[in-house]
Amino acid sequence: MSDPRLSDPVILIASDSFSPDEIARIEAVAPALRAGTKEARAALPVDQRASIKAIANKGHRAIDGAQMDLFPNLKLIAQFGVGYDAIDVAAASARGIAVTNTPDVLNEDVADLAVAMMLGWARQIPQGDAWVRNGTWALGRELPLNRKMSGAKVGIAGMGRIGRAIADRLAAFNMDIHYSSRGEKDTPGWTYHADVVDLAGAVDWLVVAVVGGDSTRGYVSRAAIEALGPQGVVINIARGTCLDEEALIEALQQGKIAGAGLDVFYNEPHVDARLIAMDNVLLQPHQASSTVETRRDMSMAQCANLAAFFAGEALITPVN
Ligand code: 8YV
Repeated sequence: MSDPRLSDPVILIASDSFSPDEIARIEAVAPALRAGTKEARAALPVDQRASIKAIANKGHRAIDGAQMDLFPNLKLIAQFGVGYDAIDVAAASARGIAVTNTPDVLNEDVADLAVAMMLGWARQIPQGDAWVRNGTWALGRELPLNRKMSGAKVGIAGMGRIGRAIADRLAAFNMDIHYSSRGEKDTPGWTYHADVVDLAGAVDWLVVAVVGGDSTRGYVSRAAIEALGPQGVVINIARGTCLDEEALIEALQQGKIAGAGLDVFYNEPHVDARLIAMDNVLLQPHQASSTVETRRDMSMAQCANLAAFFAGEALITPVN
């Protein structure tokens, strides 16, 4: 193997979904090469793979131990995103590879989209827009009456940083706030439920804001969905895996609950055709953090971790 040169790529850009600005920011940290699929990575020459010390990742394709083993000198996987469920963190730790994420900077935008989906569903904003555009209103027909959101009972499943940002916003809508979490939190009088089925039974709106990954797979269970009842609406801005999507679809089809607002799904970007067919479901393309400002801040947070690593300094937002 030839000696490494200063210009040899030391960062692998492991996703095709980075924007040109995001790539430029990574390349400003250290020389980088792009291989957005596992096939492209496996096809890299052995020398090039040996020069890689850090992976800059984005998106939700799995990075498992076998992927890590392609890069014998890999020491860091820097994820663009708060969620790191796509990365096998246990496999990384076992290999002495650090993992970082980009928490906090996206809390406000994710919370904003959760509230927007609630209002969009309750006030029929997509339907109202279509009503105007397709001329139904001009024919003299009134949009069917909406449902009031302010003052209703809401359950937040997961009172972490994003759950808290959602609850703070909903408090301004005079909503009666209930939540579940690993433990009771210091809140301004909100009601804690240790069990998500109890939480769902106490409210009409259920917002899913738990962390993704194995620990929360199916957390919002069939029993929790059914406990919501016929007025119940489920909002999910977490991960598709955090709720039982099959049970949700069946409950919607059978009128056991009233509706759903979903930004995340089991098989993104391919959304179950049964969800697409239902007009009491508001759908979004996993875009809760997708504002210009927040995506810039997430990119900067990812690159700050990469820069700290190459400077030999402590990582800023380590996961393991
Ligand atoms: C992004 C996300 O979709 O932060 C997360 O965990 O799911 C989102 O903000 C993702 O990071 C970029 O694909």
